[in-house]
Amino acid sequence: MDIELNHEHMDFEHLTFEVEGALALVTFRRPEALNALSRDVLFELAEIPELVAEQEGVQAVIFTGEGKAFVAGADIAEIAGITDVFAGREFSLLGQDVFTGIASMPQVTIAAINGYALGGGLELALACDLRVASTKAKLGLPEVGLGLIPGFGGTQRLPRLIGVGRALDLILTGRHVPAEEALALGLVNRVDEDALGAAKALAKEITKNGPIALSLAKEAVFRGIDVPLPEALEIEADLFGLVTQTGDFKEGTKAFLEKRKPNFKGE
Ligand code: CO8
Repeated sequence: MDIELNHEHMDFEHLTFEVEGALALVTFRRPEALNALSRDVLFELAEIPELVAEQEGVQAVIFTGEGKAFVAGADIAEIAGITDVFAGREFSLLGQDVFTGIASMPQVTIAAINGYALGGGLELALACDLRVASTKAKLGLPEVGLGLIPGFGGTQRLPRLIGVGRALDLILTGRHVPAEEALALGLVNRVDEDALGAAKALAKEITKNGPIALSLAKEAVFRGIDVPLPEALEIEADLFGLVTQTGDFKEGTKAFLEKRKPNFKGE
């Protein structure tokens, strides 16, 4: 794309937000608690979709963690203090809202799972479009072992991604799944020794494509998945009509016919 390269670096208390050209990187930095999601971390994370929207030209966002964990779940010390039903429901809704905000981002989102992705950590990865795991990563929903159930979208996004039977295996055992098994289950898209490096390479491969086509393709998949097929096909046709009105479509097809690389402008 023909855009000026962005450079941005912002330190929050528990995470950093960096922008380099078309890529934004969010790094959880609370390694002393294996990047557990306290309320404060969730509030910081909630700011990311708008921050990204303010950065012109960002097309992909990678989430990763410092240290040996991606995110080891919701903060168990905080959860342990929940005593009434409304507070429990409210905490679940808070995490769900933050993750839905991430799932609704028009940019491509990738979880670079550098280590443990457990409970709320796996639920965050499930709210991303794609998941790249390190060979050392361990993934799971261990909530039942704490006498809990997943509460940040895991009971819903996991079966949608890998099917009900496989999801119930993970949810009911609470076991930690190694990266290679996660790949075989369809829980992650790639496994690499260097999860972040592989996620960046994947982002690069994706963002050479038409930017508007990328966000409309995502929209077609996610809007279509929850409605009956005839309605879902209508959604696809509507978005297909829309994408044919873009300069990127004209440029992409023209470049093909002229046997050259396209120069997409996101218009
Ligand atoms: N919350 C708070 N602190 C944590 C968490 C966590 N999820 N995970 C690790 N820590 C802390 C440890 O307490 C420890 O602190 P300290 O050094 O002060 O004792 C530090 O991080 C390092 O952890 P360990 O010493 O345990 O490291 P190990 O390498 O021995 O073990 C494990 C790593 C296996 C990842 C282990 O830490 C573990 O099992 N962590 C908990 C994983 C888990 O159960 N996650 C699910 C949490 S529940 C959840 O996410 C629910 C989401 C929906 C909530 C809805 C609310 C209603």
